[in-house]
Amino acid sequence: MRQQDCIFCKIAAKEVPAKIIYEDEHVVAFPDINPAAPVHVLVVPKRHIPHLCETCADDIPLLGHIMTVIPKVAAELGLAEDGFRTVVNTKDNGGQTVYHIHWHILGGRFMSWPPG
Ligand code: IU
Repeated sequence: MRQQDCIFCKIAAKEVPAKIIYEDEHVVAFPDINPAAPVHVLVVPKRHIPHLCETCADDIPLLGHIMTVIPKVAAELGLAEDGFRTVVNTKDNGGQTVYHIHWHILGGRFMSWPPG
């Protein structure tokens, strides 16, 4: 189900252009428009889920699928050998700005810890 006025629903539906680097029945992946690392890609489910706190049992297959898509996309981006960071920001304190759940894949440099 898509939500009107959701930018990631629009990207997934190809109503707003983005350079889709991976797509299957359930997800799309595209470069972040404001990259925070040399490689910064978002993995976004086509189903509109606002954030991690609104997932339910029905989402378990989708969430598991995304966990398999991430390393595949990362490998295609050349990140498999040196590694990468995967981030899911959740609500205000998590720094979430787009309320359609998504996974950041960040790579191409060393990631420090803890995050800011
Ligand atoms: P966040 O975890 O919700 O803060 O991440 C949202 C990301 O979506 C953020 O890094 C934006 O740069 C990125 N983004 C995008 O790639 N394309 C867009 O049209 C919009 C945001 I709006």
